[in-house]
Amino acid sequence: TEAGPARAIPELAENFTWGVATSAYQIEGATEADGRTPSIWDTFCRVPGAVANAENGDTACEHYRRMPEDVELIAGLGVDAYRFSLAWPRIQPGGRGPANARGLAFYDRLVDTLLARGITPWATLYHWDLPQELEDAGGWPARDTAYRFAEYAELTYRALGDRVTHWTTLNEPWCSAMLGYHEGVHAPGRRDFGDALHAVHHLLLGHGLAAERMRAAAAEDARQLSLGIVLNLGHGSPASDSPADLAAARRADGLGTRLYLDALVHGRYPADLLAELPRRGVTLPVRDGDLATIAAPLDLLGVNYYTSHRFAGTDEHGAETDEHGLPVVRMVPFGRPRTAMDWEIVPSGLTELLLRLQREYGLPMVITENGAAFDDRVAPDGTVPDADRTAYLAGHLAAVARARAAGADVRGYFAWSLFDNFEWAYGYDKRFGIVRVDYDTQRRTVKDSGAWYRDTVRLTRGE
Ligand code: GBH
Repeated sequence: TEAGPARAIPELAENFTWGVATSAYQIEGATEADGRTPSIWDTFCRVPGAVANAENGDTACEHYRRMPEDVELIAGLGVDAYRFSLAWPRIQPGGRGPANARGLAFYDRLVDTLLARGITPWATLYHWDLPQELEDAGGWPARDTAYRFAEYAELTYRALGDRVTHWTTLNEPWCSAMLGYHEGVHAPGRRDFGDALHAVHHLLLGHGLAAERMRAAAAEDARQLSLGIVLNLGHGSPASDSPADLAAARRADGLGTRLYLDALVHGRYPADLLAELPRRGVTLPVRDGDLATIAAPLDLLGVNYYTSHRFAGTDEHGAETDEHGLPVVRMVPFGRPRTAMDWEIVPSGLTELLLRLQREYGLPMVITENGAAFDDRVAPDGTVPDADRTAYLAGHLAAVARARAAGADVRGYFAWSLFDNFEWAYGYDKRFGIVRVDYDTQRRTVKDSGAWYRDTVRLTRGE
């Protein structure tokens, strides 16, 4: 697929925020600077075999040190906004107690530098770097972590909320819970389905408690606050219209989407999911009032979109039940081209997803992440001719445009990612940046896709 030269996207011309996104542990480095304590990712990276090539975020993109020049780079892309995350173990070392002024000072400077360049900061409170001390005390499966998060959120919001008006609480609680506590492929590397479901509830509760406290703090000072949460979502479809495949798609949707959104928007967990959990030996640790807290009003839903899936309700041998005596859920590839992550490229799924979210949940939406890893080649002249990434971005922006034209209230798009960075369990091999990072020299080079994105933003705005 060829993207062609940049051109205006008329459907995205008005009331639309253009941005780039990163997260703290993936880019900052300086993990021991200014009183930061270890997070679960610092620990996990030291577990043999946990991360490709035994890599870690100790150095990453050295953003902590290079922040001013990185903000210049963002300004050069001509975007409206920059989405970054705040490192809990910098701001509140160990996850408890008063704010660490030296840790906060970095984000103070970042925010001021962005504002001075006319770039709107979009802060995410939690992008997976739980203070290790809190994991030692039980982590997200423990209810106390939700209260600790709310406290951290409030103290951070009080410190930065005079200048930062766009906030999201959690990035992708599904990943924190399922990859971290069930599959064990993300920090903290635990493998227990029950723990993961308890983590889901406490993540959502932490979100709700944080929202309450941030809103109250905003009201005290009559501050403007746009508050949201970021979920990783896709469009799930049945592989055929057989009852088994329809049931499989519905089950996948229950655990991937409705578990979060039904609670956040409607204040209830999905009945079909609640009914099957006991068969897997799990009950959600819900107390009176929790769901009302979780369903605190949201200004915005952040949607991270990478791919979509088709589901079948039979295994390769045609069987319809698996070891728990529960219906099978099997992914069936579309047979479309894939990225370097092996994720299928399905832009149409983004249109369908946004329209479905509009219909069923009705929140204003922003694409808080979308992008792709490819095996980039550096040309002899030093440029990075990543036509595949440009085509990926173009295809997905067209999908957003179609959704918007059909009535989805989508208010912005953030490319993931500004830089090549620490791609979690994959280490530095997988490059998602629209800007290349040479990890030997820390040199940044805008890739062809970055130049294309810059031109697209400019042309779309009519500049
Ligand atoms: C995001 O998570 C993260 O927020 C970000 O930090 C990260 O760098 C970025 O994406 C890129 O990975 O079933 O094999 O087709 C992504 C969460 C969840 C997206 C699983 C892809 C389907 C994989 N991912 N999902 S597959």
